[in-house]
Amino acid sequence: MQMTLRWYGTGHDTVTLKQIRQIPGVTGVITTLYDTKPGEVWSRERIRAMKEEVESAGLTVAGIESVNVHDDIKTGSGDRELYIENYIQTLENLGKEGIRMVCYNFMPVFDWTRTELARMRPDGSTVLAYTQEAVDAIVPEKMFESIAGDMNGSVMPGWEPERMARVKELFEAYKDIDDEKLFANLIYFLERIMPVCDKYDINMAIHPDDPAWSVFGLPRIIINKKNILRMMSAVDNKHNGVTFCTGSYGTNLNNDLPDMIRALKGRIHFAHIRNLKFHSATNFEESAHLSSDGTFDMHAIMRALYDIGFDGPIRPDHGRMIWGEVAMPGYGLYDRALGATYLQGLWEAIDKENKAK
Ligand code: DNO
Repeated sequence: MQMTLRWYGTGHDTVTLKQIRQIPGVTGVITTLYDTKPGEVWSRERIRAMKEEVESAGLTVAGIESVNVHDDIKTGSGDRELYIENYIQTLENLGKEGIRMVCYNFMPVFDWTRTELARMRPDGSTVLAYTQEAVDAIVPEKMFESIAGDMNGSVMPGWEPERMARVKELFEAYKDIDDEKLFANLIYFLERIMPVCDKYDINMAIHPDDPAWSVFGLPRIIINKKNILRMMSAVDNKHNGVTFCTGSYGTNLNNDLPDMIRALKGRIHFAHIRNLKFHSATNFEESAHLSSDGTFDMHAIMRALYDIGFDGPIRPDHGRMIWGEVAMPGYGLYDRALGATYLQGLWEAIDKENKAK
């Protein structure tokens, strides 16, 4: 595995490449062209400039998170063909620049959903949190307003103000889309992009829906083992793979994370590792990465990744806000750095034990 950190790019991130370079064991970043819109073609020049910036800081671009998919592709309407062509062109340009992993999602309207961005914990740290009661009590159009005040001045992925201004219109676009239609549109998209992925050896890594159930009545498909395996066999190409995000699949306590990892051997191209602490099945918060602070057995998760021979990029996921840091919720430097070292500690122990056998 290659330990990485997500980085939104100069001008978009409070964390610098210089700081990332100083986290022990972190050799790469997962980045994006944050100011591009879904459906836009990423030029080779901009990709190259981004790569050069990262490389001159002594790091590598380990992959992209995300190249976002236009809603017309997800709904299978409007200008779908044009946007798929553009997506292929972006993949072509990324491939030519040697970038081999692309994370994306197929969530309608909202990307991930949390109901609090700064829940205070007993130690004074703040974390992202979710309660179903809060979602049930709010109309979707108010969702953005309810959390906007806690964004620390950042623009959060999937929660861009211009997108939120169109929430009503977006809901309208999805009104006839159920899980099956969304699934069919995903398969159509994948079949179209696989040739360019084969050509450049680009691993597509779909991010799960977060939380792993329907919110606001919208369809959700990338939520459990059965659905992902269905997607893998519908487009049975190794470049059709997943981002294994423990914090997203883990929102549903019925998902057995180590078992899912083992079932996805060879198809996990990227891993997001974080822990959640549950107060009830639908009330959880994003704890520190340590097993002792949350509900998941992080050792068993890392062990499963080790056992399947996972060798892709991995990153600590959302961190707590600690030590007075002001950053995009979940994406500060300090707690993610702690997460990166903890995960590497687990990995080292597993590796040494394994080799000593
Ligand atoms: C949240 C992230 C997601 C993820 C996208 C992938 O912090 O894990 O926004 O990047 O869903 O496209």
